[in-house]
Amino acid sequence: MEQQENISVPVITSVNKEIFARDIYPMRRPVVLKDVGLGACLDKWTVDYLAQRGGNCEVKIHVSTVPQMDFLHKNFVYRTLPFDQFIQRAAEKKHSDFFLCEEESYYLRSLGEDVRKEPADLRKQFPDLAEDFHIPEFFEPDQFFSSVFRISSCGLQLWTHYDVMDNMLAQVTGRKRVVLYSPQDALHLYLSGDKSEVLDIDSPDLERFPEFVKARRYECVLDPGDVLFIPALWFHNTLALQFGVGINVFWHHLPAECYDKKDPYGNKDPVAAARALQALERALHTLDQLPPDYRDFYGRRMVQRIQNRTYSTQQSAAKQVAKTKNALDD
Ligand SMILES: O=C(O)CCC(=O)C(=O)O
Repeated sequence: MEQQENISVPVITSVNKEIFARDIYPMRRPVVLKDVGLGACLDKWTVDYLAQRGGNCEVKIHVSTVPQMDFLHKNFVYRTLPFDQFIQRAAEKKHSDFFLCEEESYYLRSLGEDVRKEPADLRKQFPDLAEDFHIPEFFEPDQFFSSVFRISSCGLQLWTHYDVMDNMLAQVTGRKRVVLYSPQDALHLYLSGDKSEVLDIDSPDLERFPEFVKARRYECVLDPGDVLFIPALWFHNTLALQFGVGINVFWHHLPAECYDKKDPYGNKDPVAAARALQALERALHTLDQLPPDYRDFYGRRMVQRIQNRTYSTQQSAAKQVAKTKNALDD
C-alpha cells in the first residue's frame, strides 16, 4: 500500500511582528510559534477560575456519545448549558449530569451575540476572561475578524475542514494534536463543501477513499502557550489529547470586500470564488445539451484550460518550499 507522506510542522520560537510579516506570513504554510506571550491566561485558566470568571451565560455546545465528531452525518446534538456548568462537565471524563450518556464528549465553538450575523469576539461574550488573553499582534487591528473559544473534552476530534481567513490557533490549556493538509491536496480529500468525508484520518477506509494516501499529512502537537498559524484554505483536523481550552483568531488576509458579508464563521467562499463556482455550474448545465462523447471531449478541454489558467506550477511550488525552509533555518 502506498504510504501517506507525514511532515512535521516547523516550530519557531520568539517570533515578533516583524519576523512574522517578513519570513513566515508570505510563505502561506502552517508554523507553530512558541513563546509569543499569550498573557495571564496561561497561569490563571484553571477549571474553577474559568467557571467563576466566565459566568453563567448560556452557550450552545456540541454533544456526542463518541469522541470523533462527524458533521456530515451529524453524530452529535446541539445543547445549551450555562458556561460555568459546561466547563466543569467538559473537564470531567464521566458525568453524573448528562444529555446522552455518562461518557459523552463536549465541544464549544463560541458564537457571536446574533449567531447569524455577528462573528464571535471573546471581548464581547467573555469580557472578564478576554482580559487575560493577549492576541498575538501579527496583523493590523482593522484586519481582525473574530476570536473564538475552542473548548474540548479529552479525546474530542473535530472533522477536517478549511476556513477562508488566516487563523492563529492559540492553545491555552491542555495538549492538542493538529493534522493539516495543503490546499493543493484538496482533490485527495473527498470534499463535501468545506469538509472532508474522510473521518478517520489515522485509519482511513482506502477502498472508499483510495486517493487519500496521496494527501501529504502535516502534523504537530500544541502545548499550552503554543500558537499555530493556519493560513487560509489549509485543511485542519484537531484531536484534544487532554481537556483543553484554545482560542482561535481569524483575520482578513484579503481586502475586506472579497469576503462574504453574511459569514459570521469565516468559512464561506470568497465572493469571486462563489461566483466562479456558480458560473461553472451554469457551464456544466449548458454542456448537458450535448451527447456524452461531446461532453467528455469539451469537459476535458475545460479542465485543461482551468488548470493552465489557475494552477501554481510545480516549479513555483518547489521554489516556495525551498524559500520557507531557508527562512526557517536562518
Ligand atoms: O481547535 C479546534 O478544536 C478547532 C480549531 C479550528 O477549527 C480552527 O481554528 O479553525
